[in-house]
Amino acid sequence: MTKLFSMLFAAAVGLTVMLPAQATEMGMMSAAKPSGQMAHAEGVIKALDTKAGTVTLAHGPVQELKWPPMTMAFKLAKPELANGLAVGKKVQFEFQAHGMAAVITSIKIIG
Ligand SMILES: [Cu+2]
Repeated sequence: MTKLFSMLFAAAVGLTVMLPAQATEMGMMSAAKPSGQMAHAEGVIKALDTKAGTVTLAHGPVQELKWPPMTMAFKLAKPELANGLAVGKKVQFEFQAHGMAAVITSIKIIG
């Protein structure tokens, strides 16, 4: 009887120890990740694909995301954003980053 009691006691202690850990894990899982981070940069248009709705930019550093300068493709949030854009134009733009994928929400020619 004593042996059984101590086994139950040990099991109960084990459960008590496990529960807070599980609660913490669940809390972390329910914490919503941001859907995207807004950032802005300047760059030069290297390629433009109005059908695909993408623009390839050689952009400068992006402080908000700690991105180094690089050349990459951005998706345009709306087809109208491509209006007036042309290869070789210098632009200032705002975009929403999802990891390494980025969607331009506004863009204007500055040179
Ligand atoms: Cu980039």
